[in-house]
Amino acid sequence: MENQWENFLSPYKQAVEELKVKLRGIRSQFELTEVHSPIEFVTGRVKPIASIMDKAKRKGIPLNQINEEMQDIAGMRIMCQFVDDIHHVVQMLRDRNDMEVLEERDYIAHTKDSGYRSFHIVTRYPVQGMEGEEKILVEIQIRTLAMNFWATIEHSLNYKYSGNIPEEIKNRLHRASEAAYQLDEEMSQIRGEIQEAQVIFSRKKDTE
Ligand code: 0O2
Ligand code: 0O2
Repeated sequence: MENQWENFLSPYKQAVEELKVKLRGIRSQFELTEVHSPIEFVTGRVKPIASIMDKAKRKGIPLNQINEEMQDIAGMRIMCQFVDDIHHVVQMLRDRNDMEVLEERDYIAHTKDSGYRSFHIVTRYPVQGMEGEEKILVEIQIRTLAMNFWATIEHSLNYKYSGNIPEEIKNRLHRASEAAYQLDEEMSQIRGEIQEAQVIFSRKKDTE
């Protein structure tokens, strides 16, 4: 059983590792220029087996269909400084020829009831394995640092309260989500200033 899971998850692990290298590579390339990188940092994970089983049960997905029905077994996250960067990153992903974008979910234009904001993309990504090519689903979440801060906190509270966050804390989370939105707006307004400062700072670092 253990071995079966390992075999099943192996291409997912490979995809996450490859995409970390590829997406971080884009950031490194921008760092060689004076052009602002739309990517701040990248993380990735393969969903733990227990979470896969929980989600399959919750959504009524038979285990032999999770490869097609569960879109986030391989999950990447791209964090950006500004909301506009998200749209730049989304366009870069659409233009890539090493993956096919299957679905887009815009929880920035359509904030979730919880207050959650992020842009989600589901892609089909080919992995070259022992028995040739296998195309697997990878979910990519693109968000600002403020959206990520909110989602990380809300995710841990959800975990703590097993999905039943008390009403008062829910209200505070809504207010915090609104505050994160305002923070993104304010930062967008002074984006030019921030970027100039960052170019000066990285030049200073280079000469040290
Ligand atoms: P650097 O030099 O710090 O940029 P791995 O794939 O093993 O490198 P792992 O164990 O999967 O990394 O960790 P994870 O959680 O995916 O984090 C990957 C990268 O995101 C790491 O950078 C972290 O430093 C960076 N990271 C995580 N949280 C934050 C954050 O809040 N702000 C910033 N700016 N970065 C964060 P690198 O590329 O490994 O190395
Ligand atoms: P993990 O690994 O714990 O993050 P569903 O999967 O049923 O929730 P759907 O439509 O299949 O919904 O996918 P969706 O909503 O595009 O993406 C689900 C993932 O988005 C979640 O993964 C979270 O990572 C993130 N997400 C969605 N809504 C919220 C929210 O209200 N708060 C937070 N913090 N994150 C959210 P999982 O399954 O939780 O896995």
